Amino acid sequence: MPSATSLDVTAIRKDFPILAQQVHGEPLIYLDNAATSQKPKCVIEALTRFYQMDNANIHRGVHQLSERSTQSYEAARGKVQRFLNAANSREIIFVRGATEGINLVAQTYGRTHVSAGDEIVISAMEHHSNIVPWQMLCEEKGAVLRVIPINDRGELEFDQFEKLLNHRTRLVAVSHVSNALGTINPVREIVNTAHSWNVPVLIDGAQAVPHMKVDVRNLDCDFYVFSSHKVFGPTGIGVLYGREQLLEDMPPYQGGGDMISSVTFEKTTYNDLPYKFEAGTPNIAGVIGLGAAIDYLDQIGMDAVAAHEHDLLEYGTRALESISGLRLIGTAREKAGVLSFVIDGVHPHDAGTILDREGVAVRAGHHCAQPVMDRFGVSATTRASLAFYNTREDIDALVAGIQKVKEVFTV
Ligand code: C6P
Repeated sequence: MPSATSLDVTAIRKDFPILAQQVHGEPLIYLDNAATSQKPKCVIEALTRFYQMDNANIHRGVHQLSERSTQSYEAARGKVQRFLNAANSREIIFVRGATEGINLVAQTYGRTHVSAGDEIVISAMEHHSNIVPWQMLCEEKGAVLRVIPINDRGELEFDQFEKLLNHRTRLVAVSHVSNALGTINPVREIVNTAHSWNVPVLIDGAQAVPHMKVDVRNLDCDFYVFSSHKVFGPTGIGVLYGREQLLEDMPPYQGGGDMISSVTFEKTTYNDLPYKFEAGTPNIAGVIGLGAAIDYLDQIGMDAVAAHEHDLLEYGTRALESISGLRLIGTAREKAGVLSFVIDGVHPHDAGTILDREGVAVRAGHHCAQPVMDRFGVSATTRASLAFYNTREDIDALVAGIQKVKEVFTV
């Protein structure tokens, strides 16, 4: 049955050439979008056009190509600013991805504001990228990592979060959407509560930005990170949004070209925002490709994306819940994009491999969120993750594939 929402998915799918292929003789059903999403033709063409016509280093040359490439690079920064509704393009820092954005904040803001005995609050559903950088900082400084527990549905225990905050808390770092569970966290309320203690909040938006409209001013968050490759842009590029005053006060992350204003052997003064945090030749093509992806998403509209995916998620949840021996991991009331599950008597990797033979691409494993697996008493799950180009037929193919898995294992 076709989706009940208005998105013209048949037309949209034509924009994604990779989807029109067969694997193992079966039509590709791509349900691994949380790992990385596919790229529309306009993104691929933007990359090709850049390398064919404009390739030059930015902010350095006086020649025509350098001017063109600088102009496209900075135009993309403006697109990201508008996409996130940031107040100023100086607040948009290009990094390699969500991981680098979090490490940047840990190594700059964290190292200057966190001392022995201070506390950093994260949640029990974080991706390793939003655990390990804070653990490293805590080890270095003698600080303490505090963890907000989650309930059996995979929702944050908000009352426990409120109890964790105190005068030693220096930062709260939580995911907007969990990659392993799909839970949408109440980030606006988290920010409000943390701010009542004057504690800044970093939001890991890697799994939110592909699925919903994100407005950093409305969220009132202090830092927000995401990766281009999960929002239909190229790999190797991502964004750190930071509140201007915080970024101004932070020391640089890396030293090198473009992040300086003047250098002598005695003293270096640093460039203005955002360049202070963009040392060395950046991923110019990646930034331009991300700009093209944002143009594409603007055309489709994030509200239409969210509505379509909500329909798919509900359809998929109903379908998977009706399969005997299958347990959904992550049943939060507010969810986006993710159907994570285990099947009695079947290792998730085996399920993933059999699904692949049926043309269905999913991820199996701990999803770089081992504490989540521990919380639910499993070593791994099989995870189907959605994008707006997926259809109810894709979900039907997943369900048929799971039946095949059960046949093979006679469960
Ligand atoms: N999650 C997944 O399959 P990078 O690798 O820097 O682009 O993104 C890291 C990251 C940070 N936070 C969250 C919530 C994430 O989901 C991810 C990446 C992928 O779930 C690859 S492990």
